[in-house]
Amino acid sequence: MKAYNPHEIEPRLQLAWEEAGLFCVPESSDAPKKYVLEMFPYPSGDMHMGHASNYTYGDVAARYAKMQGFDVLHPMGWDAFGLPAENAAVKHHSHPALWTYQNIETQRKSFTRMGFSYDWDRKVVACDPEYYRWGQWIFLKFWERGLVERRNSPVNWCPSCATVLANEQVIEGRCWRCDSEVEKRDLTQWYYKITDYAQELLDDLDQLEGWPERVKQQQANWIGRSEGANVDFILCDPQGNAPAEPTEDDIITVFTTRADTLFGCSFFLLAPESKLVPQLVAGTEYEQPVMELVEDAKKVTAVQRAQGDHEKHGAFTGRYVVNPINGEKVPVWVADYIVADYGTGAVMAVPCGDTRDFEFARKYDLPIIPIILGDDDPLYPSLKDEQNRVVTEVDWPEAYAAEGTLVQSGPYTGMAGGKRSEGEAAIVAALEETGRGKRTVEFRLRDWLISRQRYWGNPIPAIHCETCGVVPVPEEDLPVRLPEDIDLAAGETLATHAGFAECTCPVCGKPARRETDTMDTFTCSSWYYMRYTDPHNIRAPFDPAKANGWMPVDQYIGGIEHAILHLLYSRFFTKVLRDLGMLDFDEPFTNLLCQGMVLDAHGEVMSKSKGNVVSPEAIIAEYGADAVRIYTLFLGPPEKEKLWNDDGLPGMYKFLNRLWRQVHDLAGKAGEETLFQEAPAPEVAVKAAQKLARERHRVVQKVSADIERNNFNTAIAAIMELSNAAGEYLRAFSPDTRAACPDHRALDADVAETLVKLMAPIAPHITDELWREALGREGFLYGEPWPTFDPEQARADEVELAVQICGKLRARIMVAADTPEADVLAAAREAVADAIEGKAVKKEVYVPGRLVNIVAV
Ligand code: ANZ
Ligand code: ZN
Repeated sequence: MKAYNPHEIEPRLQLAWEEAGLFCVPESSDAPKKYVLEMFPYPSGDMHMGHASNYTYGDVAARYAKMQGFDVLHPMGWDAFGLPAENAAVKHHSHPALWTYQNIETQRKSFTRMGFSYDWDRKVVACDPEYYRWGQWIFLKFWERGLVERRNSPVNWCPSCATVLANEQVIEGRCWRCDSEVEKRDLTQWYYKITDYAQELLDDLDQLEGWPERVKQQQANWIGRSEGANVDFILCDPQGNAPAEPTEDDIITVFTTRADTLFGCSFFLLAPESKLVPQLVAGTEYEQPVMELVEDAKKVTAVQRAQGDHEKHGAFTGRYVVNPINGEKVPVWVADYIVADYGTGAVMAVPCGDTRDFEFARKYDLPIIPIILGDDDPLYPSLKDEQNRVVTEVDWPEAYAAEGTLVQSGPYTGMAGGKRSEGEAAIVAALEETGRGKRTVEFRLRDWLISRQRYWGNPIPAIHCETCGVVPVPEEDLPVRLPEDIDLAAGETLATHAGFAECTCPVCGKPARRETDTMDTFTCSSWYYMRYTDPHNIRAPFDPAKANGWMPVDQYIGGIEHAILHLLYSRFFTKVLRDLGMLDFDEPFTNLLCQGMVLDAHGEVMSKSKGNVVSPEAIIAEYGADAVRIYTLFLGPPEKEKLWNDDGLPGMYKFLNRLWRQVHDLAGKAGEETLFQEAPAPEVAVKAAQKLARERHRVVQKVSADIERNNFNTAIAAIMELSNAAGEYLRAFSPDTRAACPDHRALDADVAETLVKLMAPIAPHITDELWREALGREGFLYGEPWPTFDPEQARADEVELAVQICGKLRARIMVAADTPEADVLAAAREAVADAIEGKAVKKEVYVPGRLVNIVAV
């Protein structure tokens, strides 16, 4: 037997797989399909352990599906546009494409060394014009459907990346990429109207049974549906008089989920960015303090405002509005906790019900009117019959936000209050009746800001013409190519590049200017998985028949950090392309596996700056790729965070060596290195053989079920148990004894084949080598049928039962699974004989497979 040498085996087999075109999936076949996909990486250079484990999960799933008889689509590509390439280009005074394509080559080699089963004929690289051309085409289709808009509004600006960001890319007030604090700027930008799909994106989460609950929850929260009402307040003139005949200009609308609290509104708030603010205070004594507040509010981030827990600031505008429910005049303030782009940017403040309003009222000494009380509130008895007394001097430690009964609320007094309560419904109905309010639904989700002021991205195919306005680039002129001669190091941009922007208007033919913003790279990653189904199409992004044939993706695998961003955008793209008639399904990813982070041994995130990145390459160089694969899989359940610790690697390497030797031994090819020691007593030997024969079925059943649930670590543990049983067996029977007996020969062959096949998706190199070299078979295990099992024999032959006395655990016993009840009870009594001695057994309960409970007194 030759020694296990991964460094010789692995490259040789990788080449053989490639030459055989093993992983190229046929265009058509009658086999059922499985589309296994891992999120395509950013070409950042070296592969790290997080990548390695993510792609290993996918590779096991893909290889397993293939052995189950599926046609498997398992592609890979690169999310190749983005800022790091630009930064690298500036640093090295070169071009982003150079850095990008070099890194792609490096990563591709790493993937090959890991033995991943990608169909490289289907590679998609986002910065290839053949690909980004279709991203532009999709943009034009979205535009035709009214899903593209260009508008001016306050947007998130990252000063360090020198570009705007989508809301989803601002994480706790900071840039998702570089962690700088994000500023607000008023800019004209391009948007995809994802809000048109807000309700469907929320509703269809219910279809996603194969998604982790926490991801669906995060998306639901992000979409943030609120049922409530718009309520119109009337603006008084500067003297404080309500207009006799209010016009549209006199109306300020608020969005509230708590119309039931309308009688408790004691002041009115505008967001600092509200266009109304400067108009209200112009030329008055309030102008200066209000405008100062507006200036200061720019420093309060959107997140701080949404959370509302920063120190609140406000300023009185000198103006009043009339509450439509009771005609009360309330003062209008500007407050820095009001968000400009939620609801209407104006709020009816109810300090007794809302914590933020409560704090604000306390700080600026504004009235707090109790209008909703719990029955046990000490104020309740004195207020429940009150109609007109405004209690401004409540001495509450905090706002009363819970549900309760309405008090001091005119005809609604005594009704239940709260979100979607009786009181709320009654008040909204009354407002609708008088035309002062309307039921509405608000979403927290905002339109997706897709324009970026960066070079290395997909150019937005639009043209600005002085006569015709903003017009689309005609389809036949796509792609709008990025110019290659750009000097980023010298500060050149698409906007300053000589030549790029110059064009003629496709409508009127006059000189015009090309749009110089590029698209958010998340637009590239929103449909790449569709392109894989038809990657070379030069007439369309993909042929609908091909996409519908392969999609939806059966198993998608990637990091939890994309829970909202990429996964939400992709769901949106899928729905729009469906509505364009190109897809016949609603959701792109049927099953989603979100892997937890791989942390270093001290629980720290691996990062270049910390210098704690563990590189798979170094470990491959020492132990081979199969050891890296099996070890990453063994670290723990994929969804959990995992601590990387090198200490376990030698153990895994040893296991592979043991497997190598066992399979050779079972095949009669171990020679001197047979595991046989000396024949034990015959009954011991027979037991070892019987156990192995049973284990073989049990383990196949368990490994199949485990891989299907992505429990790779327990699958490996089960294979190790089978290997242990094989070891005991091989130690008990000499190669000669086994060779002389047909029963042994059959068992040997079956177990050898089973071991090799079970391990094939996990450690594809060593198993292919064993398959060909030790077992003398041809071809590769990829596509060999997965081992079957006999459920009868797979049943555990012995089970452990808990023995309780009056519900308290006293002992554990092992019994054969098919032991009759009477014998089980006898065994149980015997196990606790001491404890029940002298007592009367009143009752015995037997729960098969779990416990026996003896009631003895
Ligand atoms: C009166 C009221 C009374 C409110 C009460 C709440 C409690 P969700 O559930 O998140 O949709 N609001 C509306 N627009 C706002 C804005 N642009 N900036 C800050 N706050 C805003 O929240 C809806 C509630 O948030 C609305 O209902 C409004 O305050 C506030 F006891 O109106 B409420
Ligand atoms: Zn024109």
